[in-house]
Amino acid sequence: SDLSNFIAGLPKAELHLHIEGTLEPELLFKLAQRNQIPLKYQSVDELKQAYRFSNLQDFLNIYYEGANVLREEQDFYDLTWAYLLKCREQHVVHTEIFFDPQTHTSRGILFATVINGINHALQDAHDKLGISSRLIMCFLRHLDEASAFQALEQALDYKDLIVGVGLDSSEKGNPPSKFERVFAKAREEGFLTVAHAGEEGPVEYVREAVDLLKVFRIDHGNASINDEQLAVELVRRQIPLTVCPLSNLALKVVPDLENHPLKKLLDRGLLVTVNSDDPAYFGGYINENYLAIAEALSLSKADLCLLAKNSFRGSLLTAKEQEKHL
Ligand code: ES4
Ligand code: ZN
Repeated sequence: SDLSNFIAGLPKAELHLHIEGTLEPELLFKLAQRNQIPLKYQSVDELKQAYRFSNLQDFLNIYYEGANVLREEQDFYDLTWAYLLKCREQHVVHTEIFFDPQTHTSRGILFATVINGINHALQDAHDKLGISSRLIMCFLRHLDEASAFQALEQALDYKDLIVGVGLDSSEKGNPPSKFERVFAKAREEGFLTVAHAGEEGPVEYVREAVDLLKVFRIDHGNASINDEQLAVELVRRQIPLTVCPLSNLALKVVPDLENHPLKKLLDRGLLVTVNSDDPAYFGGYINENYLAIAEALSLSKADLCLLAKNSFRGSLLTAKEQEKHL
């Protein structure tokens, strides 16, 4: 259609993407075979049937199970390269990628195996596809502070490859305050900070992410609409929100996209961006996210241009690098 062609033609940056969430069922099966890992599912179709979620935790259980097939450096390379080919297809020219080291180190996979595989694919994408990228390491918030400190310690050897740290996994009951000291240490070491907040959790967690973790961006941030004073501050400081429409729909954060707060947030002047989160699990990459939210909220082409421009303004690219895309 006209709208999907328009969206496809916009150069975009992606700012909220879990690399483990790009593991397509076909690659999952291929890696399970390659690594001799038994699966609970007989076929790709049977696996896809399991991708029906009632909430975030439902999804996380399946997502961590899927990550189990990733063992060798080559597996992390193949995973990342497949995503980068999608970026080329969808006109994503810059991507800021999350990875979850604790998901892998807890299974005996070396931190080096994970980061080297991902990084080699990012290097190749820069050289062969002209796609720029940054890497952000997320702490799993359902694990304890000591485990997060351990992950941070391991990241110190890779400061040249990791620009920032984030916070993901089960939000409810795991507030940003739980990781205040880890994030303070990360900032001391020169890492930027981001955090998932206000996805399933309350707006108070968004406030904590800003005040205690000193985040550069809020991942999701849907709940921000519930606190007038916070919204004003996010507008004034132009703290970006990395919104993920199809994720919110799949995890029932919103009942339907017609009730998604994106347009209200955008019209209030927040620096809103559209992202795909875990595209292999939520039924769409970035263009499908733009199209779904555009149709549900009757977004104009001007709105869509603003969202694409915001993706660069909210990125970690320097002002000069951003200019080339704006
Ligand atoms: C995630 Cl959608 C979402 N929320 C929180 N943590 C995550 N990790 C991967 N996807
Ligand atoms: Zn996420």
